[in-house]
Amino acid sequence: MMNVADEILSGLVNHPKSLSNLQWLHYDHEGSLIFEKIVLQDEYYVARTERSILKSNADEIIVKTVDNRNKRLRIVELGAGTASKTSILLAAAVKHQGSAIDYFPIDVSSSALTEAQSSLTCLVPDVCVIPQIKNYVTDEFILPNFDGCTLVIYIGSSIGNFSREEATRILSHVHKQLKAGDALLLGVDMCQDPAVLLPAYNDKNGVTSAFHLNVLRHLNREFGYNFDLDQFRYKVIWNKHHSRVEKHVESLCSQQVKCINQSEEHIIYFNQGETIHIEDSQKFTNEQITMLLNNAAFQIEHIWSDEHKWVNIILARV
Ligand code: AVI
Repeated sequence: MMNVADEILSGLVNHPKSLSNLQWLHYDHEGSLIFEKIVLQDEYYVARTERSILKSNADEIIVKTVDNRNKRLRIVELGAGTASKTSILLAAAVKHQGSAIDYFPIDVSSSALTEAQSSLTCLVPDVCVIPQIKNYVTDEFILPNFDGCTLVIYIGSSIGNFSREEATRILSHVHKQLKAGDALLLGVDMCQDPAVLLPAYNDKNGVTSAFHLNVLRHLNREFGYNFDLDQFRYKVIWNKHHSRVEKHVESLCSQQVKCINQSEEHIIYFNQGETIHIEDSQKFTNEQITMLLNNAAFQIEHIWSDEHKWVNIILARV
């Protein structure tokens, strides 16, 4: 198996250049802070819409999850970040259970988890936060045994940042950690008009652009590259065939970028206009999401949506 540095290098020397399978490179400390700003942008409807679905339906989501089985509930979250939306569900779960609840947020960013922990302590004091600093994409997570019902939350449409194979692998791993009666709550962004999608990934304040260009800064700092960020710009494309928003960084001139990897020097050549495909945001149809969940051995039990049917929050059972 290739190590991360080699994977990055191979993605950059290939034609076309792509790092879209390494989307976690976006979430260094700086990138995590920028992402917190993305979710506040007017154009980025995804977070806002999901939050309002959760607010309107949190009690029902918890009741359906526990399914009147009189069981204790624990909540696990993949890519939890600062857990700002999850606090809505945690408050509903504490109310329903009438006692403290264990919450296991998993994320690569330790600063985001620290913030999650301190804000939850104020917002929902009856939650016992047990954070795991982990890259759930590259490292498998193991849950301690539990006698009650486990709900794994995977919201924010993060599943859309993976290829179909990767997405199936991630969901199958979640499935392996669960037992009969446990559930997955998946938030997904649905297929819609590119006139809504494209501004969502190209806000007028340039926050999304900064988020993607920050990957180059991350590569410079951690992996020995010397990208000049002024010589690249962000570019967004709607790929209708694959039903995904593609994010690229484009070279503004013909140039060479150096990388020192294990004391060996490598040169990456860019033509003017050549791009690095840096991230995908897949937008799903009902059929695609059903197939993805079924391939990972989950069955859809209930779907909550907004008035435009932009975002779906799906309760799927093992
Ligand atoms: C985390 N993920 C679901 C975001 C998305 O919508 O694909 C990442 C993002 N990239 C640019 N803007 C938001």
